Amino acid sequence: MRARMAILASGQRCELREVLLRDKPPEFLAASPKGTVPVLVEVDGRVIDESLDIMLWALRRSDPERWLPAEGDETAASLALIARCDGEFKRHLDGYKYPGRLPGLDASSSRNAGAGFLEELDARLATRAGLMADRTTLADIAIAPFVRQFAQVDRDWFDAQPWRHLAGWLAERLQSPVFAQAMAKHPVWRTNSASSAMSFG
Ligand SMILES: N[C@@H](CCC(=O)N[C@@H](CS)C(=O)NCC(=O)O)C(=O)O
Repeated sequence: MRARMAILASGQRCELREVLLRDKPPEFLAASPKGTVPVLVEVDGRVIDESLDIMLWALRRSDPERWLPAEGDETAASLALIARCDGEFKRHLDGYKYPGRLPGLDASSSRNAGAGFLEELDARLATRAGLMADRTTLADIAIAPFVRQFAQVDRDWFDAQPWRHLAGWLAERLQSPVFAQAMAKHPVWRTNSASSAMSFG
């Protein structure tokens, strides 16, 4: 979702091939044998198969919304926050979403551990509109989809937490046109099904 949002914001035009994770097409695995989405194949055949790298690829080409951090220090701090989200917070999210699937992780301890990170985000948002600056930047776009997933596991519980700033930030992110556009459903692409290849961005 975050890779799609960056591609949309940057205005890059891509052919979008929606794949089913339970039925991965051979072309997809040939491009990136690790088999995780998203995967971007450039015109020259170069493959980028990490969502954050796809975001950076798109925004470095064109960044009309100024999502890329302005200075070197802010870039390092943004990437560090995103790395914590993709690492520790994602593990807690998985433990909360899929209790029992990860050894030694139950839903309630995963939720508590994840809540620590969300509290921190809420404190950041108390003093500015975005996680890194007083506007939306890369970190907001990269992290919001995971906060959304965490909130969705038990909406009543999430809504009962005293995270006013985080809740407002999340609602705003989810209402943004680029989010709605990124969430749009696309037909599943299959080998030789040229008709389901769509222009995106
Ligand atoms: N760090 C990777 C994680 C990608 C990832 O784990 N994607 C999941 C879907 S959200 C996936 O493709 N899982 C493979 C599978 O379920 O077979 C990225 O952000 O690009």
